[in-house]
Order: sequence, then C-alpha cells, then structure tokens
Amino acid sequence: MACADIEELTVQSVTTQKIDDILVVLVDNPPVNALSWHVRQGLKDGFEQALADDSVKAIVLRCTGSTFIAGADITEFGKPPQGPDFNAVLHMIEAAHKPVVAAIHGTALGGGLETALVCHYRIAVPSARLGVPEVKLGLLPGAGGTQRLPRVVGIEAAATMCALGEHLPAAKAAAIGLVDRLAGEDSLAEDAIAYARELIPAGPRPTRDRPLTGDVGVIEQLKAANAKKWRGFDAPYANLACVEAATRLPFDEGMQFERTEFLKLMGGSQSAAQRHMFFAERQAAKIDGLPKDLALRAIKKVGVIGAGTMGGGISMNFLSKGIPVTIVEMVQENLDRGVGVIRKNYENSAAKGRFTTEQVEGMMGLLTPSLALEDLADCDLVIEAVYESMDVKKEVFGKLDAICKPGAILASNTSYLDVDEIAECTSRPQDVVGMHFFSPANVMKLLEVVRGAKTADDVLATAMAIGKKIGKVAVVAGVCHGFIGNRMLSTRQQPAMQLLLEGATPAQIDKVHTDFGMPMGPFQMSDLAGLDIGWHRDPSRIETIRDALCAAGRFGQKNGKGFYDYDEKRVGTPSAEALAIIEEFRSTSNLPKREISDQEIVERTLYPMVNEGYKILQEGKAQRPSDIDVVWIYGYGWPIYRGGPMFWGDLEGAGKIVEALERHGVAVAESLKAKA
Ligand code: T1G
Repeated sequence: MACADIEELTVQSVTTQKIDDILVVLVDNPPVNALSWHVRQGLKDGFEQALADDSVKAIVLRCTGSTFIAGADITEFGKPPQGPDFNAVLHMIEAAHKPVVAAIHGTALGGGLETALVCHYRIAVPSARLGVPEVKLGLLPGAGGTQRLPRVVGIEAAATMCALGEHLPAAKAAAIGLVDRLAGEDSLAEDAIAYARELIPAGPRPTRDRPLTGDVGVIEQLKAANAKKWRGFDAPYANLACVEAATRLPFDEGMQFERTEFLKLMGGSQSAAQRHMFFAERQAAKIDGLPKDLALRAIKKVGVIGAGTMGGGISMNFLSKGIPVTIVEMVQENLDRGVGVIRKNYENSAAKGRFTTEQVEGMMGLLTPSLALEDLADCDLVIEAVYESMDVKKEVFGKLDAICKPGAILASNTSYLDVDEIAECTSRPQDVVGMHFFSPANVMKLLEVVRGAKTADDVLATAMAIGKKIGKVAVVAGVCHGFIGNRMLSTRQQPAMQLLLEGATPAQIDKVHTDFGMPMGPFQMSDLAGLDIGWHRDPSRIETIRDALCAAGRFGQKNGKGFYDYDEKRVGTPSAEALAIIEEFRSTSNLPKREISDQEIVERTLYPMVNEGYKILQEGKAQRPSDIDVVWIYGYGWPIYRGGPMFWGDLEGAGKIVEALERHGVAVAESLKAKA
C-alpha cells in the first residue's frame, strides 16, 4: 500500500491504518478472529478514533489471517463478562455518520456476520462464506442478527439462515443482497478501500432503518418441513420466533425480544451440550502425546477389499475426494454388483443435484475394479472390508503382507475383531490399524480408528488425518470387544432384553429412547439390523427371545416382522404375535411379570452405557470422555442437544447413577464410583 501517512494505533488484537481519507480497522485474533473481549475493546477504540477524526471520510473493517470474524469467542461463554458490551459496540458502528464497509474473506459467521450487518455495506471475495450457525450451538444470533438480517435479505432468507445455520457462498449472499459487491479474490484490501471511497457521497445506511420485505408465511413452512429433524431441539424454534418478532415489533423491541430468547437458550442444557460437542469434535482429532507436526504418510492411492455394502461405501468416500481406488472382489458377479451400486448411489445423488453427470463420470473414472489382490501392490492405504470372520481376515492380511509395498498402511474395517490378532499375522504389525466405518459408510460421519498395540504413531496419525480428509469425524479407539460404540451399545441391548422378560414391552422401552431423542430404540434398531444376524438357524433351539422370534420366522424389517410388524413402507406397529411369543418365552422362564416404570428403563438401559464409558476410559480404550460423546453422536444418533452419554452422565449426576446401578445389581466402574 503506497499511501503517504500511516498512523499505527495498537490495541491487543485490533489496529487501525489510515489511507488518505479512509480508516481501516484491522482485526488480528488468530485462529479465527473470534470476538474475544479484547477484540470488542479494540473495535470500540478503533471506531471511536475513526468517528472522531474528521479527515476520515469512510471506514473499512477487515481481518487478517484466514478469515473474517467467525463469531463470538465461544470459550468466553459462561465466564464473567469482560470488555465492552458487544451490542453497544455494534450500535456505535451502525450509527456511524460515515459509511462503514465490511471487507469479508474466509468466513463471516455468527457475531462476525452480525458485525458485518451493522456495517452499512459489505464487500466479499468470491470464496467467502457467510452465515449465522448459532442454531448449531443451540443458540441464536444474539447481537441483532435476527432483527437486522430480515431487513437486509428479506424474511424468507433470514428465517432460513437463522433456523438452518448453513454457510452461504458469497455469490449466493450477493444474490440475496447480503453482500453488496464481490471483490477480486486477491485484492480485497484495495477493492474495499476503493468501494468505501466510492460510497462517501452516499453516506451511511443504518441497517436498523431498512424496510423489512418478504412473507412471514415461510416460518410455518420451515417448521413443517423440518419437524422431524428439529424434534427435541429448542433453538430452531427460538430463532424463528425472533425473526417472526422482527416482522411485528419496532426494531428496539425486537432486539429486546431476541435478547430474552438468547439468554434463555444460553442458560439451557441444550446449548451447553451443543457447545460441548463443538469443542469435543475438534478435540477428537487430537492424539494425546503425539507431536502436532508428526510427519504423515502420503495417501495418493487406496485399495479396498470387498465390494459389498461396506466396501462400496468406503470406496465412495475416497472417490468423492478425488482419490483413486482399486476395489477387489473374489468373483466377477460380486464385483460388477458392487461397482453398479456405487454408480447407482452417485447417480441418485446427481439426480438430487449434489453432483453433475461429469463429476459422476470423473469419480467412477477413479475406480479400478479388480479380481486380483496383486493389483493393490502400489496402494498407500488398503482397507479390508470382507466378511467378519477372523480366519478370513487373517488370510487376507497374510496375503497383503506379501503383496503391498513397504510403508503401505493396512487397515481393517472390522467392527468387533481383535486388530492385534489380525496384525500379528503380518510381518509389519506397526503398519496395521483398524478403520471402523459405520453403515452406510459413505454417509455416516463417524470413523473409529483402532490403535493396535504395535500400530506406529505415524500410521495412527495418518489414518486420523485421512479420516478428516474424507469428511469423517475420526476418534481413536483401543482394541477391545466392540471398540467404543458397539461395546457400549451391548450394555444397552442386554438389559433391554431382560426388561422384556420382566414385563416391559418393546414399544414401551423404545418410546423411552425415542422420547429421550434417540432416532430409534433398542428393538427398532434390532429389527433394522435383522434379528437373524448371528442366529444359529436351529428353530428348535430357543434360548433367547431373539431365538423365539427367529424360530417363528420373524427376522425384522427385512421380512416385515420382528419385534414389530412392518407395512410396505417399513413403518412398524406393535405386534400381537411378537408379544405373544415374548409372553410365552417369559412363562417358560418363570420370571414374575411386573409393572416397569420409564425411569427404571432409563436406569437400566442408559446408565449402564455411562458406566461402560468410564470402564473404557479406565482401560485407556478412549482418550477422553468427550471422544465417547463424539462416537455416540456421530455413530449412533445420540441427540446432540444432550451432549453424548458422558456429558449427559455428568448432568444426571454420578451419585444418582451409581446409586441406581448398584440398586439394579450392576458392577460400577471404580472411576465412576470415585466421581460419585
Ligand atoms: N470461538 C472460539 N474458538 C473458536 C471459534 C469461536 N467462535 N471458532 C473456532 N474456534 C477454534 C476451534 O476450537 C479451533 O481450536 C480453532 O479455532 C480452529 O477451528 C453473539 C453467540 C470458523 C468454520 O459457530 O465453524 O457468534 O482446536 O478447527 O475447520 O450471535 O471453526 O485449534 O484449539 O473449526 O478451519 C458462532 C464456529 C459463534 C463458528 C473454521 N460462530 N467456528 O473451521 O477450523 S456464537 C460459529 C467454525 C455467536 C453471537 C453468537 C469453524 C470455522 P483448536 P476449526 P476450521
């Protein structure tokens, strides 16, 4: 910048630069320019300077680093307030008697977008993304976002942005009037100054005074369209209530309404849970004890063994990220079917506008079908997704050991089997790791990366990094039966079965779980998975309720009957026949039938999961409690507004849980007892 006089005014994270008659207020608070108290202080000081200096005709607000302001500093929530009140700073900017331009790159999110909204004009680089994602933290834009956004983009777009919390690309934001001008991708600083100078004659344009446009009817439409998705959540409805209030209240009363709703959410357990998950998800990516800059192995070519449901889904994750995949099957027919399913899935997504036909062909072009393991010799990572049998896996890994190049990572998608035992049948156990995907593997975000006793640090770190690269939330798990998720799941399923014997019904138990916020209960899940998975297929041998149902030909959703009866749309209803089978089985077990309360169901099916979580941590099979929460939210549909089993356990209270578990005769983890 070749301007004559540059005045430096340094406040911790905000500086100002005067370029002739334009003052640039520059925010520098890595990593994401969050609105920490010292940033708010700096903004206040910087704008006071700009407004007091008559030689300044217009103001530009810009940020250094990778992004514009990405919101309030979430780490400050719940702490004693410091620095100036955010809304007061925003009111000062909005009321400026000189035009203020927000120059946006990276992301303008939450309080960051609210700051840009009090600026009179917004210029952004094409790659910028703008949004109010507070709803994903169980909150709402509490600094005027719900009142100013409708005045800039109209009621429809504002309601959608607040209730869904999506990030809008700059071009879309420009189309709806949120961005007034697009800058050159590499010339934001200059373009913003030129734009500000251009606006001097036009002067300020306080957003609060801009007219509201649009149809309030969108609010009920959004509620109807998202009723299932928003079940149990408070924040989406609070966001819409605030936007609705903007359509009928004067600005300042609307701001008050918003403040009240914001404080309600901020003080609630749902937002605390969702904020916990914000950091838990980022924490999960970190491997304790490993240096941040550990060199990773390059993954340019991937091999997948098995073209079944899992193998196909796993392959799609890499193809969708432009990473070539060689997929191997034993017989041509299975290979063709597997490749066909991958193409069908992509074409279905293309039909929904997610991909173009060219992109589908591009991804399919990266897929090499093969009948020969030898074709995996030059792969950097090979993921085995064959039948869940130790013998089969050992045979495959033995062959891979002979075929794959030195340094290749050999991963197993096993969901239960001992990764160490698999590794021991190779000469390179340090290169073996578990990569446990969840079905459907191209959709489910969770990836359990199973660290074997001999897994090398760079192999573990590489598996975690490639997991993030393909869009997964990767969590480190130790070798134990069922790793983290399935191990805890079994501590829910077993007592659920026992409760059936004692008098509860599948519908009662499942309702407790769905009311809790789970997508389905233990028995709906069993019917979905299939009751005959692992069944000994001997109808005369009835040792469990599951045996009894299978013996009666009830295998679950797949044949329209299991614990429930299912119609052609796979909607389940309580089944008299299933209840009769359960009743008959109970009568043979001489267990007295009794009334079971919903609270007892919680105590005997959810508390044991928390207990098992403590055991997993005690054994070092998970790095931290929040990792367990991430597993259950991204792998098993635990409601995010309850923060995961460990976070919820803390809310329930260790004392209460220990007392109940002991009353029900469950062996309590020492660390949980200690916590109680
Ligand atoms: N506050 C504090 N720390 C934050 C933060 C924030 N808002 N955003 C990110 N971080 C930390 C994060 O924990 C991580 O730390 C590092 O920055 C890099 O983040 C009044 C109430 C901006 C899209 O919800 O969505 O404004 O792990 O790994 O993948 O209305 O971060 O390295 O120690 O995610 O490049 C609304 C939250 C707040 C946006 C960048 N804003 N952030 O993604 O990096 S509420 C948000 C993000 C609010 C007002 C209300 C993403 C990102 P560490 P990262 P990334």
